[in-house]
Amino acid sequence: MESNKTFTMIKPDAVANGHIGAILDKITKSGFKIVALKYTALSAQKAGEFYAVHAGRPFYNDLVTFMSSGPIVAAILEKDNAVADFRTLIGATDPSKAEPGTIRALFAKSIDANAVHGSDSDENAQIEGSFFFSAFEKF
Ligand code: IDP
Ligand code: MG
Repeated sequence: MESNKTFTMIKPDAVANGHIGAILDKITKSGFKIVALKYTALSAQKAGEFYAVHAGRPFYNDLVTFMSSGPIVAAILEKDNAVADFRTLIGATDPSKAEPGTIRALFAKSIDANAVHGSDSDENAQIEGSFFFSAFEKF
């Protein structure tokens, strides 16, 4: 299992608010290399599949509706200790609890519309990256 890759999405709120460039700039300046990058959108069905691990949680339906509400940016990122370092860079799920200077503290408005996704394990980074990208789209 690779420990130097993670997967991220810039969520519909951050895309709609014009933060794609600023967030990618912060990611690359923090030492992550972009291995794959795509501007796309999730249907409700695809969003439900991506977040299947949360099916049954009270926020699941709202999460699926939100994540399919507009375009997103998906990316695979490479860095030593990628998963943990990226979780540090994005901050807590609830932006009001995120450390100052983190991506969620800077760009997120609420616990559901929280600007970015970051994988929580090497295994999920691999699964989530493969959800969006084929071998021909990773460099
Ligand atoms: P994470 O994105 O920080 O890993 P998870 O617990 O995996 O957080 O939850 C996935 C996503 O579901 C969150 O990023 C957020 O968009 C949404 N979410 C999580 N908890 C809540 C909640 O309590 N209310 C509303 N939305 C939530
Ligand atoms: Mg998570």
